[in-house]
Amino acid sequence: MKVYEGTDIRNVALIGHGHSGKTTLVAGLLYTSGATNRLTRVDEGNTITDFDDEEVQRKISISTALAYAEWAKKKINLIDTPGFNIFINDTKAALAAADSAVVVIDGVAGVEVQTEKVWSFAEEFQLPRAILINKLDRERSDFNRALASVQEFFGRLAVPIQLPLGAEKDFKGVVDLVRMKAYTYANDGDGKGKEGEIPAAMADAAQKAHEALVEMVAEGNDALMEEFFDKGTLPVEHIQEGLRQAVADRRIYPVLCGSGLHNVGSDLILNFMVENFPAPTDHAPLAGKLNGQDVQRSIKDSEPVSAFVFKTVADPFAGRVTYFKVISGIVKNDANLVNARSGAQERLAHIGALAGKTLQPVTEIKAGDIGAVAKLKETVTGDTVGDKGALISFPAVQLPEPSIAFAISAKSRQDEDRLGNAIQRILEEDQSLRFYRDPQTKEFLLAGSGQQHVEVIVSRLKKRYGVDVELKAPKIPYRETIRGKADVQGRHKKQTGGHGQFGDCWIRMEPLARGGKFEFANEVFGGAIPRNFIPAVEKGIVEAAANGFLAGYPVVDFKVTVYDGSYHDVDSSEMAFKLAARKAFKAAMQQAKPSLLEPIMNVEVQAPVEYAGDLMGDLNGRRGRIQGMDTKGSTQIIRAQVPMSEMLSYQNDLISMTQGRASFSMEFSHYDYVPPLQAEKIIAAAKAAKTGEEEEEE
Ligand SMILES: Nc1nc2c(ncn2[C@@H]2O[C@H](COP(=O)(O)OP(=O)(O)OP(=O)(O)O)[C@@H](O)[C@H]2O)c(=O)[nH]1
Ligand SMILES: [Mg+2]
Repeated sequence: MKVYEGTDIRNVALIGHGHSGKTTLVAGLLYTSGATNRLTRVDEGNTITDFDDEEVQRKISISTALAYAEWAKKKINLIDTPGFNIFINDTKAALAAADSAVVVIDGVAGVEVQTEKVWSFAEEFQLPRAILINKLDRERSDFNRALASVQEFFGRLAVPIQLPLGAEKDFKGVVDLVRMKAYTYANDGDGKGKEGEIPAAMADAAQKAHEALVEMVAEGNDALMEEFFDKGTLPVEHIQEGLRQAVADRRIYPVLCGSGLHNVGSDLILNFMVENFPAPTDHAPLAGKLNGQDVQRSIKDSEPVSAFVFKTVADPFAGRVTYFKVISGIVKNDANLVNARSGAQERLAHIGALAGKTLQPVTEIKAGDIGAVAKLKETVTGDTVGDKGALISFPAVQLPEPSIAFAISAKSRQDEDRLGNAIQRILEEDQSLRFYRDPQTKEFLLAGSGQQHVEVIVSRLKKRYGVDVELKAPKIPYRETIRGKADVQGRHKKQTGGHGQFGDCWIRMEPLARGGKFEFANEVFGGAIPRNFIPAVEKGIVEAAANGFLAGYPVVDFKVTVYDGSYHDVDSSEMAFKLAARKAFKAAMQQAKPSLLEPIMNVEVQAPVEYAGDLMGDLNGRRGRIQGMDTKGSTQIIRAQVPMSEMLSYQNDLISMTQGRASFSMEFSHYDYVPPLQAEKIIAAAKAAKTGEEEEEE
């Protein structure tokens, strides 16, 4: 395909709540621009940007995908991002490549939980943005109500530059408030509107909205303000120029309207992107590091080459595909570039422009444009590759840690052999996934942003790599501790033939504050236990504590003082004192009121206000303690502390309680006592498991 100048590029991310219609809109824009020869549909599983098997099957975007539209001699790179909360990290990572964003809003629901989330991402990246009130063909959709919710959340800078013509099933066009013209569209047509006059019935509303827009455009621009005061209005060219500037400066977030599904308004959206969104080359120089120094790099072809990797895809056939944005210089096909992190040489053979899963070969990619290449050796997401002589690196996007973990085990020996390699490749493309072994429970854990996220990975392991694994809820890392004190003797004596074994110690045990772990003190006087055996006593206690007393969980937050004992010149040994200490530990635990501890999580739930009562009742039922509540518009935020064991199925329960309209996050807070009723069950389960194990061993 053709090579575009940076000034002729637009890198636009489509962001929004799950299901708001981003992928469908991209399909409409691609068709309108002629990139595809028909209107593809999410529900038919044939869109360019939801190409992954899991996406087709689940009808949601799981991972960011790119495609481009050529429109008015410009190349618009459309960055289609996921909107569901558990896949939203990928959206954030992809915004590193965007220069602007369209925030897509469901015309029925208005602003939703993830709309706010992606808005905050766009703020972080300081992206100029527009807001599209979409799905206006839907029953009960309402442009004015959706606009009111947008303005409630994002303020008065959200100004309509379009109004809908007709509503719900009669939604058939758009009034352009800049040019003051009406555009009507054939249902499921080519997305190209027929220009006409504004219908008389709408003339007043359109005029009022036009004046409000012109005033906003003039505000913050002295020359335009003066002209506006003089004439009471502005010529179209001046409105256009003022709007472009205001969008770039983030003084205005223009509100557009449309229906991706029926391809209403698509040509105007493309026009808007070309006319009002900045080119990458308009961006201020980018900050990076060169030899440990802070430096800036202009987005220019004439600078040394640097390309930032914002995404990696593990394709089972093509291998690793690396998505990059050229920050400076020109990336030529077959270029040899260097990874700024590792110093490794990478050859960029067969670079291309991204059209979904397809790479369309190009001879070079200029500063500001986005491209991809297969088979780089060791470059990963967040890396910068560039010219050897001027190796700048740009900061990687920081993502939150996973909120949920599952124990994962291979179904067969063969699966086990292949699991490591397959997981490794999946980890490369998904930065919000973690795979590790729990040092305590010895289980392999797969951690992600939610249950569905981990399930997608399991399905991918099977379909892409033929590896069958099973998921189980992870074992809860319970702890044991004591609430009382003990003062006991531990004595080990054995006479077997010649040499005997003898160790004897007296210890005191007492609780420490939560988080105090373990302390050991030696108060033995007069050599009742020889000095060289004291470490063996400590070791015996530590080993016994690691194996638990009540249910096999490590004992924590206690102190042991050894203060007396006795020994035998010949029969005493380190081993004998270790065994004596173990006996002492067990006897002490019996006296010291042993108790179980469980991890307590900080949980934050966001949901539409109407669910607040149900959600609080549910959290109470999970032994949760409500810590605080906040309302933000129609969203309720509930903060609570809840035992981890009660949260294992929360993701699914929350979805069914709220029709998927809520999200939550959680992190570890502290350990607290398990109430007696639950403790009994845990101890019984541990005993049963132990008996099972012993039988197996026999
Ligand atoms: N009536 C109507 N339905 C639409 C419109 N746009 C999308 N849909 C439907 O809404 C559902 C979700 O559309 P998607 O395009 O997958 O939404 P998305 O924002 O990409 O969703 P995620 O990628 O999962 O965040 C699909 O069933 C679409 O057919 C629209 O303009 N009108
Ligand atoms: Mg999508």
